[in-house]
Amino acid sequence: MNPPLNQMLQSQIQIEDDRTGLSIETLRRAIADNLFYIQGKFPAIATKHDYYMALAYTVRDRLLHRWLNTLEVYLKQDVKLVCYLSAEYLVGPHLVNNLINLGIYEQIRQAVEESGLNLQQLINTEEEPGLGNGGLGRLASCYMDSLASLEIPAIGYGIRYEFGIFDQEIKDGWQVEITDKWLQDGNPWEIARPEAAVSVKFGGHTESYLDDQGNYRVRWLPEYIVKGIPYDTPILGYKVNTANSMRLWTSEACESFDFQRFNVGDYYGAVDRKVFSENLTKVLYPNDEPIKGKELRLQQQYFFVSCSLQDMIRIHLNEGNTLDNFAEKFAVQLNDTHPSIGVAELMRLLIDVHYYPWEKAWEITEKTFGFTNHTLLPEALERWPLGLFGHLLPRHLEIIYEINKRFLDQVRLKYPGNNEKLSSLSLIDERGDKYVRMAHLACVGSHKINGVAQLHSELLKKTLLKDFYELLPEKFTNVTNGVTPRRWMVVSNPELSQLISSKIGENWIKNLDELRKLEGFIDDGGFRQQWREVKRKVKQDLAQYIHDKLGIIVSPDSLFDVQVKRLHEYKRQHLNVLHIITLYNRIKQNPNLDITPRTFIFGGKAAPGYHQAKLIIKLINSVGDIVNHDPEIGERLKVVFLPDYNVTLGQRVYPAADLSEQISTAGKEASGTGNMKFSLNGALTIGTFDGANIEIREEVGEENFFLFGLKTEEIDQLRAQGYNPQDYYNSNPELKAAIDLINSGFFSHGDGGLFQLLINSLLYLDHYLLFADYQSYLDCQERVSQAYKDQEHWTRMSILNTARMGKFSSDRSIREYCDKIWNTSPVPIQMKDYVQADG
Ligand code: 73E
Repeated sequence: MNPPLNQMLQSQIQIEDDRTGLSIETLRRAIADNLFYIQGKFPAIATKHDYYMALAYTVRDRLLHRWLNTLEVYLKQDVKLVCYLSAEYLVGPHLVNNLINLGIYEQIRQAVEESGLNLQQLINTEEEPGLGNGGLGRLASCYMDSLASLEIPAIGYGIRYEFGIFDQEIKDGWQVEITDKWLQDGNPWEIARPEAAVSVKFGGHTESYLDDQGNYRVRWLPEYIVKGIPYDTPILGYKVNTANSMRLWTSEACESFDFQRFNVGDYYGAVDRKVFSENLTKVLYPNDEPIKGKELRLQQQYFFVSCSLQDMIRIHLNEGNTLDNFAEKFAVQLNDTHPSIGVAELMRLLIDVHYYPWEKAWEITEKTFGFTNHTLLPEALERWPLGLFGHLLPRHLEIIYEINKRFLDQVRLKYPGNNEKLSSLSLIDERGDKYVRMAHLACVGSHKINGVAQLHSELLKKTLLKDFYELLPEKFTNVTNGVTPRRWMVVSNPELSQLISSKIGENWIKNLDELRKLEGFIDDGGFRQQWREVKRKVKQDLAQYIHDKLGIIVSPDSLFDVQVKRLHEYKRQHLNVLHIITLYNRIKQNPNLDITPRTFIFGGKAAPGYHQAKLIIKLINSVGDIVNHDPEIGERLKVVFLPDYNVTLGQRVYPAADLSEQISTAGKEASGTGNMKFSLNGALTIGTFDGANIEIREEVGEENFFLFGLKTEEIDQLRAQGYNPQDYYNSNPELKAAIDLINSGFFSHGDGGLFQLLINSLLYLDHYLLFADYQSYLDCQERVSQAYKDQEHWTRMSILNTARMGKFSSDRSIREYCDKIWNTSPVPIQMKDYVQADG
């Protein structure tokens, strides 16, 4: 006998209420339940981390409803899916972001407090997943947030590295790398889906055969097979019901294969293979390392791309489709060349596995992929030695040869007899040792190619991909990067967010252009006062953090001059240091000098093998040691290097900055995204004509932006004339004094040789033109110092920076990708049950 309907409903509501209810009492009970039943702890023995886990599960329960509903709608409606293929995601902490996007921060805070706990402390317990190096990975995560917030069906595919980007410690001023064991204490946000595992082949050889109908076919007989297991993490949009998935693959040994070896008595071979298979997704590669001999990196790339494409095909066929309309149902975006092997892999799957003819397979492939380029730096361009490539992926090499043959025929048609063009466009670099050029594969196999800021997209067409642009101009477009205002304002700067909302309401969080309304309050002295108070409060918090971590006392009334980003010579952290040393010298020469007090704050990791970058970290710390302890300098200058810069720390730093340092050599920084986060939080920028700085300046107005330095064309001219850094050194006494002071060993206990490599590279090469830009930078910094003295005016400029940041929301970027590249539109999710997102 079935129970009566109302009893059934009641029990259902009871169950749902425990998992989904939002009353303080229900939340409190849910946390206690999870502590007991999931963590297996009672309060007397529970640690902070146990409570964090209990809370995380409580929040995840409230997410699951939306997540499953979303998946069901996608399946039923057979929607078009955006598949973002990225080797990196810099997710940042989930808990607080989910609280904001669910709109339950306040309820949870109260429930946690009623449990005798502190929400901020629990939030701080979370170990962030550092599955990326820097901007590129963080961009992927901002885009995931915007895709969900705009209700665009999407999956973010990537790699579940067991060890993410290393943790950085500073010992004696030097960077020391520590393994990032982010999974050690468990990850409450992911769900393993072993039922969706796939197999990935490696090595071996190919052979041709005739099928039953007499068609010529190729089969790939691999040397070994690795299993890919997906782990899904829900990515909830802001106050919508859409929760997309980030699907990260982990590698495991393929059991049947190992057993085979075991059965023939090769026990150690089987164990080796198992260890090998599991090593594949073990660790994230730091960037700025030469890729020579990094076979494992190509394995990682192929592994996650093959898993993801097989997954898409499975989803598509399960919905009753054939692959004929694959490109109408999947828009696959290549986040740089790291996943570009996908072009050859989709061809292989279509031709060898699903028996499509070449032409049809190629049409589907080209329509499916879009390619985003993120850098013009020649050393970052991925090329794989032909031998290594063919050994690992013999079938793909054959396919690439065929793609190349057909492509070069097209080139010959357009440029008859032009061997130059053939060699520069070829997918194979044959100028010396032979390489597969991954950017060329991505360009040929995608229907759209985009750069990440206007200048960058223009330079792509003029330099790196000039020949491709001439041949295929219709493929080229630009989508300027953006950042999510949810994480980079609402989560990280609640005080400023509240002030803004008190004036213009909350709509700006979903429609960042609405920040413009703040301009209407610019003449309101009371509002400017509140603006300053918020900034001071946030600076005070950062000052406290600096004191707690490093024991350095900094004044929240000094100008917080901040440069946080990966360490790289082109980003020119050492130009910033030359400014500090120059100010130091000025005070030493004139002890009563009245200067605007500044706190110089640095943060960022150097690639473990990038010696010059590590030396710059040491230099910053060495200069800090002297400056911070010189009584003659006093409060006027402080230098702080924040160890282990990551998303969590970024959330503390951006809101507290007065000045944002965006000082890369013009033409080198493709876009930058930190520049946007600073400006959004009301910092003013000192910056070069580079990347998105140009567009930021255009938006905020040139009078609210401190521009300096040579432009790209000027740099080209200077180089053409023959750039000699010594000319600048010899003719600029302040520059000479700064360099000489470093060389004298003043900052290194008399060891004049310590920074020699760095200094010599400036004196004799200066590849990134620090000396050429030095005076312009100093003059500009002087204008900054003067401007900061007029606090009322500075506040106006700060407000205008925030007010005019609408363009740099990742929501705008994603809308552009949808229109220009993916041809997709929103699919709102109605909740089937009674749970609705508020707002
Ligand atoms: O300018 C940034 C850009 O804002 C660029 O340097 C960065 O991508 C950001 C997002 O578009 C970037 N990262 C990499 N290449 N460009 C990269 C290269 C190899 C490995 C990991 C990352």
